[in-house]
This record gives sequence, C-alpha cells and structure tokens, in this order.
Amino acid sequence: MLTIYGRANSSNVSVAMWAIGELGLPHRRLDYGRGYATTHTPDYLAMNPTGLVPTLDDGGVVLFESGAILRYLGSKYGDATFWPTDPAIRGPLDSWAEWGKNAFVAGAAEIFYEVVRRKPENKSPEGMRRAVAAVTPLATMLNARLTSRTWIGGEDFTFADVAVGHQLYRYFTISWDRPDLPALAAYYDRLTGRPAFREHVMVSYDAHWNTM
Ligand SMILES: N[C@@H](CCC(=O)N[C@@H](CS)C(=O)NCC(=O)O)C(=O)O
Repeated sequence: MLTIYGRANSSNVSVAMWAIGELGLPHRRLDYGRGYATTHTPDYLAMNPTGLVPTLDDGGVVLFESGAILRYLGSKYGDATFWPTDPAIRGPLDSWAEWGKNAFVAGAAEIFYEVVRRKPENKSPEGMRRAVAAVTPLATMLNARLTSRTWIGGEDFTFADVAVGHQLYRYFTISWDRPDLPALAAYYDRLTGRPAFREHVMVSYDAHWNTM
C-alpha cells in the first residue's frame, strides 16, 4: 500500500496521484500541507526536508519531489507503454517530462498566480502582461508538439503526459485571454476523458483564491 502525504488541491500532489490512478495502484492519501496537517514536524521533515508536499512512502521507501515520485512509480509499476524500458524511447519522452515539470509549470503557475492567487490589491496589468508573455511561447511550443500527435510521445499515453498535462486543468479553466492553440485544446479535451485525470487533476482550486 502506497501512502501519499499531501492535500488533493496541490498541483504537485496531483502529479503523484494521477500517476497512481493511471497505474491502478492501491494507496491512501493523507491531507498534509497548507490548510491541513502541518508538514513542519520533525517526523514529516525526516521524510521530506523541504517541508513541501507531496511525499511518497512505499513500504518504507520514502521520496519527495513530484517528478522523482512520478519516475519511481513509472519505473517500478508502469508497463513498457507508460514507462518505456528502452532508453532510446524513454529518453526523448523524459526531455518533455523535465520541460513539463520545470519550464511549463513555471509559466503556467505565473498565470494561475495572477488570476487566482493574487489578492486584488496585489494584481496589476503589468503582472498579467508578464505572465501571459511567459506562458504563451511555452504553450505554443506544446501546441506544435501535439499538432501531429495524440499524446506527448505519439500514439501512447506515457509518464510524460502526466508531467506535462497536470497543469492544463487550471490553464484551461481560469479566466484569461488564452492564445488560440487548437492542438493544445484538443489534447486537454482528450485528457479530460481519462478517469484518473478527472479524479486527481480536475480538483477544485477554490482554496487558492486570494492567498498571496
Ligand atoms: N518541486 C516540488 C515542489 C513542491 C511544492 O511546491 N509543493 C507545494 C504545493 S503545490 C507545497 O508544499 N506548498 C506548501 C504547503 O502546502 O504546505 C515538487 O515538485 O514536489
């Protein structure tokens, strides 16, 4: 039985939970993090010295960093489609996974902060312009990748889709003047057809309004 420590409304927790859902793994998730059980205890910090969520405990194997958790789950429990064993196939997918968890997350988070998290008194047209300028080239790059593909790798859904796609629920449901990127929009539609995406990624972000 896997244990995930982390609140369901965290996008990083959603990476771990979506992977768990796709792989059909028995698990329990404990509500830790902002608004729930504190992570600032010696016991939690011994598992995850960052004091952030998620943390995974798999029978005493303890990991933090959602990208590392995704790769651990893929390599231990994924089949050769979700987690290709051939480095020549997995490596290029991992480029997208790494980009998704770093560059795309950073750009998408800026928009989410501007629209949802910032208190009205901390919002500014300049902040919004900066956020749009940050995310638009990234979304455009993703759109180009998806123009001729069903999933990030091609015909098969893989770990790279989890690393890239987990930001898209917020990206497509917050209110902003999104660039017109049809392949990206179609990809998001396909993601919403996946039960594990609906359960673990399409989670209310109401608790995030006006928190910074
Ligand atoms: N790079 C880390 C970032 C983790 C992170 O920033 N987690 C946020 C939630 S998305 C957090 O723990 N926030 C504080 C809290 O909930 O107490 C990862 O990918 O796991």
